[in-house]
Amino acid sequence: MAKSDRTVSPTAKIMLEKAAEMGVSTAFDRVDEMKPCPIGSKGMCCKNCAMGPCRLTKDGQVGICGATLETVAARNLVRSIAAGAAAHSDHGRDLAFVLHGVATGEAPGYQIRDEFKLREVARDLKVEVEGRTKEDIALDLAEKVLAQFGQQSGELALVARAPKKRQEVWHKAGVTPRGIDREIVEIMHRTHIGNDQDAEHILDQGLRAALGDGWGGSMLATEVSDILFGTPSPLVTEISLGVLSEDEVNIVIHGHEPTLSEMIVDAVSDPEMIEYAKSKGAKGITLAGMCCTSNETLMRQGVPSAGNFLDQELAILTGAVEAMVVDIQCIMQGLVAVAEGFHTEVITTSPKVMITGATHMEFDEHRAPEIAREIVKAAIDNFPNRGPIFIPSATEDLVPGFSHEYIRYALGGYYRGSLRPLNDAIMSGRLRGVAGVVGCNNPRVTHDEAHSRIVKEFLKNDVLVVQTGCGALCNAKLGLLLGEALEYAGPGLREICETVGIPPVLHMGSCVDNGRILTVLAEMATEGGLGDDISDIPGVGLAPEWMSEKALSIATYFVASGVYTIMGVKSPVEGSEAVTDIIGRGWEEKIGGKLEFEPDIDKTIQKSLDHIDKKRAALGLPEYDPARFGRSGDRRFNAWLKAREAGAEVSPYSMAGVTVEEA
Ligand code: XCC
Repeated sequence: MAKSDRTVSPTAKIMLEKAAEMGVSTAFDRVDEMKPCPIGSKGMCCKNCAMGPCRLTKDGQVGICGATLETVAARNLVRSIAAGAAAHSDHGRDLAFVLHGVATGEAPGYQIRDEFKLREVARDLKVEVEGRTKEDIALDLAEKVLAQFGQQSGELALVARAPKKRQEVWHKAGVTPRGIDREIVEIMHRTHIGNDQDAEHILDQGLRAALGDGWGGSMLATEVSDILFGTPSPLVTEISLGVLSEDEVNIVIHGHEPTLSEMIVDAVSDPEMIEYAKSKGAKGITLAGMCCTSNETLMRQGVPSAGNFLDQELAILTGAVEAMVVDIQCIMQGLVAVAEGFHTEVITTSPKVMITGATHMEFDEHRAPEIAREIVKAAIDNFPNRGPIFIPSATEDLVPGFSHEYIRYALGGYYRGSLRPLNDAIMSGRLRGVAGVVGCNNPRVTHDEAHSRIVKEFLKNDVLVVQTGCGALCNAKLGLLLGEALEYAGPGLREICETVGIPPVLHMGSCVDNGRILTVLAEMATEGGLGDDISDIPGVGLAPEWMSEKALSIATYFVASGVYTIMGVKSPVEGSEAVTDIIGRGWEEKIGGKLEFEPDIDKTIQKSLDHIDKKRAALGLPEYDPARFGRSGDRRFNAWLKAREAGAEVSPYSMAGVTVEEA
């Protein structure tokens, strides 16, 4: 297979050919050299104590302590969920520290950009807002948010945002999260040698810790980000490796937290910095995002995106990146090795992340603007060291920034902002259902293929798609996050999107922002007409190219919230039929959502549509009929456009001589 067949992304294809030509090894090569361990990859290896590692190769075999295969597989899965929940939630904690610093005046450079949201979230966390300054509210709110992490009993505050019925399901199952950190720690405790040895009971704690992430740490991270940096609304920007500039200093910001990247956005537009870049022979400074840092800065500042997870090494291969500035999560250690062949400086910035061979310029929110300028200056100083460059020229436009607040506004305006039109569209059958297609890239499967094929098929079937993370960036690169993507949409979906003026694929942010999708689902469930719980909604959640433990936490909190969730690539618990059954059939009975791993793209699409139809039937909604809608205005307009193209001088309102059939 040619290396370029490993991706469907046009610029990645070009860069993979280039990598082969230059003999540079990337994740696309290393994946061939590293076969997955056949035992560990199926969840059958226990290394939780020094009597092992015990490799259980068949059902019935037990470890030295007597642990069964199902216990081992369940323990492995929940430990991954704990790591994913910890990563997301710790991100939320750091944002709360910045909010605290803003309130006390110790975080210069930051401000409260969305005071409305500050007040709204403060009310949700029972902070007094009437007659108080925003700083006073922010101080109490930051303290309340931080307390959510260490809370020992009771329930997390934002659990109250879930539909009543959902909360009851959680109470009954005993999985309502008490404190964000507590649930993660309890997983580590329960899975230590000699503790919880009942697979279902172990997995229950996975549900609880994941809920602490989805309705706790992650949701709080989103809320605090919006307060500090602004609640996103749609704007136009561009994506792909082609956004890098031939004659300007290129800085790529990669990772997850918006705290540093927002400061770098300010620093690169400082006239002094631009002058400094010119003094080094550059025409200016280009900033581009990567992975979820990109999602954060795309939707708030319109910073162009260089791409998603598997594009990170390819960006350095252009030879045009002066600095790749990274913070936390999804940063490949391979970046440093690739950068050795070029002038690119890999700069680590988080106190939590150092990479051997990279330059460390530690970020501190107390002097953020200063550090951001130092980093930008280091990148500029590196410009004269540039060697030959090769930037693939293609770029694509996209419209990111559909926060749940904006979606509500788009559907109802100022006067009647609500999700009512969305529910109505599903009830009438114009929309067959909704799908959240999120998550990573994984070089074990063709880069960006599953994300794009699945989403196009959903559009054709009148399923409205929301996306976050690297999945969103994938389809942005392929032009699906635009009104023009309506050419892929079925007639009902097209009617809705044209009426409201939205693209058929809505970008809802970074992976920590999946809580925005939960909020939309909760509102749909309480708006009326689609049952009274998230599990009643004709919808699915997918992560078809997942690789990170965060994706497992996200999938689990979607399932725990009542969503049928399908992950691609492979199952990490494939070795245990019992665990596969618990997270599928068992969780569906207990909690209303189920988790499946399905590597086959066509089967994933079919299972999703079948599930949506099943939920429609359960609600008593009309059976989905693809031919029922789409005979309204747009056909006439299309006919007019075609007639005009053919040279006819007709108005769309007097289409004499042009029939719809001709169009
Ligand atoms: Fe990482 Fe968030 Fe996955 Fe992309 S999608 S590879 S986790 S950057 Ni969240």
